[in-house]
Amino acid sequence: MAENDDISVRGLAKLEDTCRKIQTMEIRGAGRIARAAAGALKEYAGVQQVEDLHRFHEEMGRAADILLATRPTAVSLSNAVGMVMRIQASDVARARSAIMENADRFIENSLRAVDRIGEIGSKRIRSGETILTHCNSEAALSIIARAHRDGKEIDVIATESRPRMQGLLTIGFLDELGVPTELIVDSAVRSAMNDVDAVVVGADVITGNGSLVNKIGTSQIALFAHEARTPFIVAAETYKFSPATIMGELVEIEERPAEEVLKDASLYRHVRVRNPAFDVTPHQYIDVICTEAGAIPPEMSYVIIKERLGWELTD
Ligand code: RI2
Repeated sequence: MAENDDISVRGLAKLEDTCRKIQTMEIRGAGRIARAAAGALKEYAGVQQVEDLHRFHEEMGRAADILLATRPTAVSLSNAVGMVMRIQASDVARARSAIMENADRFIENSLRAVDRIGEIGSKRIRSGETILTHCNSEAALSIIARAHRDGKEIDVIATESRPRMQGLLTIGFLDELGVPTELIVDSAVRSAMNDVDAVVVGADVITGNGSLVNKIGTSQIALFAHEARTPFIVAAETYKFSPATIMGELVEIEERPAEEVLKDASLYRHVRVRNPAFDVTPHQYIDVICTEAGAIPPEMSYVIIKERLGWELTD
């Protein structure tokens, strides 16, 4: 019994380490977070030594809750946890292998979805165009990388994406690929928009009505794009769509530590630093959402939620 508990505690330490990495954004990006959560559940299931099925489910439920508490906005996390934990088994051995198989399948499908989004979304990009992107999205960069690989001559404008400067990850990636890229401060987006042919961004959440929750600053970029009649393209795997929003739930916007914005806010007596990590872009400003299931108008989000995630409105 003591040995069993030790093994279980070891599993917990590893799981908590993954959670810490997600919280501190060492692991970041909605897709990577989802895959890390699936991988952590797989590992946790693998080391559980309990023989009672009910206890196994309790342990796995505990692990899922710990993972879900790391970052409140990304629905990719709760969809990944839900998909991995959706099992039916009559004993612990079968339950364990079902969870491990689900996790492997989720990770594989997620990686395949990013490639497919690149293939589908890149058809919207023509040679000679300048693409603006914000933050660092694997799915958005998959579109840009595919267009470049297909021989299209494109330029990219990347925002810094304060306060965490994910734009530096983006320019590093594009530099490796050999894509000519300009880095701008976030507040230069309006003036840069005159030179932009399309905006391509990722997604943390797509709501039931097709609105987009993404890195703070996305909604003002969308507004400028709308004003300039510049196409605004979203790259989102179908597990970024939020079933809870069709039941009327609002998406919780994560507020991150003030120190990410201002090192020492205590110097000021009357100043409060706000650090919302995401904002909401209304669906009216979105031209197309590129998913692995196709390029869809935002108004089709409900169909994706119903058909790909198995949720629908009920009485
Ligand atoms: P992929 C990121 O969130 C950004 O908002 C990015 O647009 C989104 O996740 C999607 O990224 P954060 O983790 O899943 O940097 O496309 O807060 O990589």
